[in-house]
Amino acid sequence: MTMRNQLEDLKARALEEVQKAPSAANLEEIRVQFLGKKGLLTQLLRGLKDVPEAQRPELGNMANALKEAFNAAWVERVHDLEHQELQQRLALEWIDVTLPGRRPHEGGLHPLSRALAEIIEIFLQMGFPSMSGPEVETDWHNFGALNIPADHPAREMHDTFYLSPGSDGGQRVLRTHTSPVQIRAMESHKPPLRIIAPGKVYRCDSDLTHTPMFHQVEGFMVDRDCHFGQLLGLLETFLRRFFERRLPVRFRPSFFPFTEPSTEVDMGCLFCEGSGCRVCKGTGWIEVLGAGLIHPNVLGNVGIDKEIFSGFAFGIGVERLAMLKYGIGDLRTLYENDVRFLSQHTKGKEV
Ligand code: 2U9
Repeated sequence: MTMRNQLEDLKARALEEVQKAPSAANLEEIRVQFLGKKGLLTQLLRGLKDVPEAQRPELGNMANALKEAFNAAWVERVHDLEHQELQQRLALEWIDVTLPGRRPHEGGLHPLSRALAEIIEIFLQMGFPSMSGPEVETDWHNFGALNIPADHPAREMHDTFYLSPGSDGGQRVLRTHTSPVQIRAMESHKPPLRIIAPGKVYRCDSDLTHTPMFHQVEGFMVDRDCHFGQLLGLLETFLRRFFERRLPVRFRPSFFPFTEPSTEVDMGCLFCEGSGCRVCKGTGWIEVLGAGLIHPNVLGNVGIDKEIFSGFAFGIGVERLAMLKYGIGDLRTLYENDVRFLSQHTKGKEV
């Protein structure tokens, strides 16, 4: 075969290979195979020296034309392959931009934490900072100092969890109320004094309306001229702020060993506004807290001169207030941690 025919043949083969190349990597191999330093064209042109000189320019032109045609076909094939690849990706990787976005799951405050935070904020605004104390208490701080001696029937009302004695041999209990925090405050600070004591308390009791652990916010104030009228005004203001309404509030005489006189506080039923319903058992009133003037024996127990100082104190059950405010019917739902219940009560409520 003449060199002319061989060049034509090589050109035809090279262009066909480029046309058929399945990928960019493959195209690169074809370039090396035909036009590389040791490629087929170089090998063929080695034979030029044996061709009569008169034919060489024409053969040289043919070789250049081959290179040009190869390069043009090669670039075109690269573009074709890129286009094909893009079409494949577009077909596979499409997204529906009209789909609604997926919201991240947002957490929120548990209704009890929210109620606690609201109660604490209201009292802080009225000048009562909060203090905390131990949940494992001495018998003295939980009972004795609060005018509840060992044989007092009020001890039975408190369903106490008794613990093994401490290193000093003294009886230890899980606190049944947060009152010991206030005893400790009076032991370490001189009056005038006012604080609230929010926290967990424990009573050995479990049924539909009682859990062995629950939350209280107790509060007290001791000053030279503390009187019952201030206490009543404070509690009425608190309830109206917490429930965000001008509620009717009434006070009924009661008894607690640590306060004298003592009162229980009712508010007008939120659900029937006084006409009587299931929540208020037809009375139009709901009992929400207890309070009184601090018993002189309690002041004496912490070394405060009852001739100079007087004090008032109050106690709030947080679960009860949270259930009333957020319309929760069953106490146990507060502790089951069912996410459906929790998200119902935390959506849109900032952490
Ligand atoms: C000191 C002196 C007196 C705190 C008080 C109540 C009345 C009361 C209940 C409310 C709902 C307990 O959680 S509950 O069941 N509490 O009725 N608590 S007076 O009196 C004190 C506290 C501290 C030094």
